Amino acid sequence: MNAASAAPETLGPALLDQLPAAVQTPGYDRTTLAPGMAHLGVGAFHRCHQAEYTDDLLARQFDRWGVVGINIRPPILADTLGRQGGLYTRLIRENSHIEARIIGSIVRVVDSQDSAAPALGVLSSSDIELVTMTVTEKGYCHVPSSGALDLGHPDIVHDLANPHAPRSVPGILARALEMRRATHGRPLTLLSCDNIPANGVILETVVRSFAERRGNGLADWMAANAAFPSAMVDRIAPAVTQDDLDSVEQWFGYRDAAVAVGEPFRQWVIEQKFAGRVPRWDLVGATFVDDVTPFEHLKMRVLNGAQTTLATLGVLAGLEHTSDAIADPLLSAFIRRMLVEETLPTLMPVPGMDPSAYVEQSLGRLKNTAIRHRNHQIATDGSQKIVQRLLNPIRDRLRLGQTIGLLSVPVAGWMAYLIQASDRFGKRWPVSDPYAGKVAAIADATGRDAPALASAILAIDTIFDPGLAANAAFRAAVTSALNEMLSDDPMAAVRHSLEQDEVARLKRSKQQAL
Ligand code: CS2
Repeated sequence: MNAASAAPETLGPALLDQLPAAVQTPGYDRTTLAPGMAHLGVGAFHRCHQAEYTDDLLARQFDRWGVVGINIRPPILADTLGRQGGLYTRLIRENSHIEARIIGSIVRVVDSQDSAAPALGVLSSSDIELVTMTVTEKGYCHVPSSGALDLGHPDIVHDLANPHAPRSVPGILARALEMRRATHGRPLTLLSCDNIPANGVILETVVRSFAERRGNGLADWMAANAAFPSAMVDRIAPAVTQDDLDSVEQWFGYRDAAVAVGEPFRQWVIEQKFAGRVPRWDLVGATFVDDVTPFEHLKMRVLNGAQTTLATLGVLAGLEHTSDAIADPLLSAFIRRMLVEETLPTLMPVPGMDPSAYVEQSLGRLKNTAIRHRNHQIATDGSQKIVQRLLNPIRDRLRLGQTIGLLSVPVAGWMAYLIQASDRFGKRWPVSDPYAGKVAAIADATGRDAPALASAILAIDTIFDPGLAANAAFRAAVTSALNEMLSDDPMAAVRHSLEQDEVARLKRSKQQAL
């Protein structure tokens, strides 16, 4: 590389042998890597997680497992990864520590934002034996409270009427399976890597519901030729910023428009339920298990529950990132107490893991100041996240007659976050959530009347199942926290819930002592 030139060169295959020694490069001959799997939704998370595991595996046991990256939604991949021959820099950052590595597992990228045809071409090809995906919670077009396909979803309505030109993930996958059945008939494993509970079951449900409505035997073919394992995926990898791109240029002297930044921790637990050959990710740190549920609950309720709580309460407290929120003494005390007292007892035993140690490890991860995870990013699509992160543990506790005073606070936080984005509340911040319009309409019609607001929002039964919404203790806790969050001192809700919890704790220990 010509370090003296004014315009630094852009990362690409030609630059691989000229990079500074601090930047690791793929440990295998990439020119001989053939595609064997596809990934839908090539965002920061995929680049920091599945693509890195695959890169590790290729270096350890080379095989035909190149990834074809497909986007059916923005951004356009051709402008970034496409120009760079699929290469990008993966930075691992922890406070002042930085580790840079070029990931080579993505061999080709395909933009299919305007039409599903390019995506279908890849997904129906006989070379592709596995499809992984990170299409976000709302990409599944399911009803969050039940997991069923949302037949009222505009993209599903469109796709059922136009099955050959689908727009939705379920519609595209069903069509790809139909094409595979009509051509070579080879099986396919469809592996969801999104953060939704029982993601394989949800994926299978939405694709099967779609296939059943095609009424051409596709659903039966799928039952024998497609597998939908569930998986728990974990690594904090926030949206990449211009700062990250500039840093790579400044530190290493080349330009990379597809940098990905993550924390050191990573985990991948995959249900052993495959339709054919799959990459041996278990050789490089992933775990293949019979049941991912205990791992999934642990991760979603502890790490993700903490993130969502810190995100909405953090915004209400005027804090920018997770690391800022957890540095706040009140929020930090709250989050530990909530996880230890209310969340931990809802977890089932997790093979090989100690849940208390996991809580401490998770809190440590959230303190990483080099990971600039914006509270607004985590609060995005909160309606799709709170069921698995907060409402399910609340439901489990209520079933056993246990307290839910702490876990109810972030539920009110989610409400307050969307309410204050409405016109009537002065549009305090821009939000992005499929239910933002609905909550804003409620807020505009209701004004600052916490009981009425909470009541109307709890009546959204696609998020709050009616049994939970009717629970008096839950309603009271959410309403009282919401009332304070909409005041001039939103953190009063956090303080008071801790005080009340302390009083209840003292009472319990006195009773036990008697
Ligand atoms: C975050 C997750 O934005 C969010 O919803 O909570 O992306 C989180 O960082 C990952 O699940 C960590 O594995």
